[in-house]
Amino acid sequence: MAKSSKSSSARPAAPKPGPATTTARTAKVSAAPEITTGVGGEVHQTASGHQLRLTTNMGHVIADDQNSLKAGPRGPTLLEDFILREKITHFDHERIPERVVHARGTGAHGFFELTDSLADLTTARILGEVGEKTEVFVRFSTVAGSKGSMDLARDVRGFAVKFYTRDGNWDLVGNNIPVFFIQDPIKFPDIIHAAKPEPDRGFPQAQTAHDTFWDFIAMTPESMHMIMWIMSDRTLPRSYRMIEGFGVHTFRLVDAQGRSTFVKFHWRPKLGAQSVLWDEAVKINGADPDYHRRDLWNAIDKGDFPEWELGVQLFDEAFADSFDFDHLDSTKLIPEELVPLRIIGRMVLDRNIDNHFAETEQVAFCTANVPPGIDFSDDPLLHGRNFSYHDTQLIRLGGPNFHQIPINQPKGCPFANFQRDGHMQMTVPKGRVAYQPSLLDPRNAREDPVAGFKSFPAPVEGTKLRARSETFSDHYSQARQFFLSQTEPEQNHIINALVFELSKVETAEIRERMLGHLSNIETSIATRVATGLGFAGAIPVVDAAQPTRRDLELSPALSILAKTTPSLLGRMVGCLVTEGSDASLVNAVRDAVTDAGAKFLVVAPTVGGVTLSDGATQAADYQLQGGPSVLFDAVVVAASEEGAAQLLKEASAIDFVHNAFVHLKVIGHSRASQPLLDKAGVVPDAGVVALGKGAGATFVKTAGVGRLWDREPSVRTVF
Ligand code: HDD
Repeated sequence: MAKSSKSSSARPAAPKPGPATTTARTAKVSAAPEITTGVGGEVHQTASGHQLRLTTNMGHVIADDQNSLKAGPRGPTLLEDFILREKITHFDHERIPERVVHARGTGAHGFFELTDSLADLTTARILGEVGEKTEVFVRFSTVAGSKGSMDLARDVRGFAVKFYTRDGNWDLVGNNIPVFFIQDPIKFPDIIHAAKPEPDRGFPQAQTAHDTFWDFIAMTPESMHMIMWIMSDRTLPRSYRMIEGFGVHTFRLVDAQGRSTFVKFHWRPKLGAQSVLWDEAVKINGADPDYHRRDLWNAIDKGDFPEWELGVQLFDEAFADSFDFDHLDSTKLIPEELVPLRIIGRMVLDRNIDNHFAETEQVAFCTANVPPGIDFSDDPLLHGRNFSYHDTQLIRLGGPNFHQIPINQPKGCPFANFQRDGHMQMTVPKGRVAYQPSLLDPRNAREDPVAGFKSFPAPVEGTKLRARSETFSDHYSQARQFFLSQTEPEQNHIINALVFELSKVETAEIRERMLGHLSNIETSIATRVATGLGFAGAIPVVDAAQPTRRDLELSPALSILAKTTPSLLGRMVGCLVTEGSDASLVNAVRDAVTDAGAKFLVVAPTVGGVTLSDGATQAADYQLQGGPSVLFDAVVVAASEEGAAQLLKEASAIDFVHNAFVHLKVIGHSRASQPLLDKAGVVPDAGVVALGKGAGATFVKTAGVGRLWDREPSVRTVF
């Protein structure tokens, strides 16, 4: 017989599954809890303290949030249950479209402070008043991957800054690379479709190493400069705290007299730019796909606030006219050796978000958001972007009122106009007049011809046509300049990245055409990549019609390594310990590493930690299998004799040491750990240091230098 609700009601009352509702409402609260949510629930006095009442969205206090309303304990669920319906309906609608590019991002709050005034060049107060602090929100992102993709994809990083200035929001929507793939926005959907998962199969995710991407590139000579950058270590950052940022386009600064100066914006990280190796990136993605967002969150949480300098390159029409390249072409940069950076301010990220969706997901950037005193150049890509960003928010955030979402509202100044209605109007505009001019409401918002935004009156004339300027046509000279300005290890990485990516391309014709482009950049790049691909044929000639490539002055500022100042500041040191590890060694290294401004993190066979040689308990930050050496910048292997013997049977311990070695990291070790080092294939060199007396100072001195680049040719093939 089917169990009817009637028959079940004859049984003893069934216990309610899950915690009783009342538990949540009367939970013992030791002190008045901080009521931080945005829900409008009432605070209710209980015997043990204050408790926020759980309510529906309409404010009805909920008595039972564990059980839906049924006809009898086993009976059908009743449609009447408005509490269930509201909760499920809201859940069903929780997702919004992810960004078509830059879907995976992480955000943080902070401030910008001007240190050098540009008041003589611009009316924008944020760039004129020294000492002025302006609230900012920054969103870092990868480009190609979906929201759930891994952080260490080989990809450009977005570096979007929203300044809540007193003159309105200013969005500097940049990348960690100063040039772009294309010159005309009409190509943007094509390059993105080519890079994204192939539409018939839906993969690969967050990767450019596939046929469609390289097919598009092989047919697009204007992308060659960007290709050199994206195949470089720039696309494998060690941390968001360690990336440079670039506004890419030429913008204008406009002064009170209406005079204009061209400007390019650059962010410089205080910790220096740093990258990881490709093999390391692949392994970090497995060990911690959230490596970058966790790193940023943890640093801010612990008070290690990341900081960047804002630099500007300023130039006038005369320089623009004399420059070999068109300053309106986003595939070109102006070398710092030609127009040096002037540092004008600093940005500090000092507050983590409260809610990922409300802030990082809903933040809406647009290159067109500029305060009076900043204006656009005629870079066609910028003009396309000025349209695209606002447009995309309409579908992503659901309508024209997305500027009312708290993260998008101007905070530095009020806003007032007669735009009305639309989906999700959150304000209640008052009065009968929703227009101007008006005699009925003369005190309402009106234009201000003095303080208001005025476009720079650039003279414009021309025949209407679809064409690309001749001044945009040299696609190889700056690509060559970039490659030749890199240090040897950096050049090797570009070659190996090209070999890796093109080896994933199944169509031989695409691979070969790419060799032709590489040869136009620099012959040795093409021959080295051809060797790596095992290609013995003749390298095809492509785009012979292009203007002859030129040899430009090298620009050391384009290299990360050439600018690196060795330091442990902001880095992470992982120390592998076992039962009986030498307490004096561990403590000495911890103290020295911490004094040097790095984090000292302990990896142990169990997360419960170990007992050191002096009997003290050493807590662990990571269990060995969850704390591989790829997570750290340098490592210490501090095993005791017995511990080392046990770790010889532990694959993750051998990997820990082996990977630290092949990722060119400094390895400090106890003498007792030597058998583990031997088993892991560690060959003694300047970066492998036995730690004894003065362990802390020895380790910090060696690790402060960074990676052992000389080791690289002995651990992997450099084509
Ligand atoms: Fe873009 C997002 C950076 C060219 C169209 N872009 C987006 C973001 C960054 C950039 C950092 C993420 C913003 C965020 O965190 O919300 N984009 C760039 C740079 C470019 C560039 C530095 C070249 C100099 N973008 C570009 C072009 C177009 C777009 C040429 C279209 C014509 N970009 C978009 C977009 C996105 C976007 C589709 C997706 C989500 C969004 O705007 O808000 O509109």
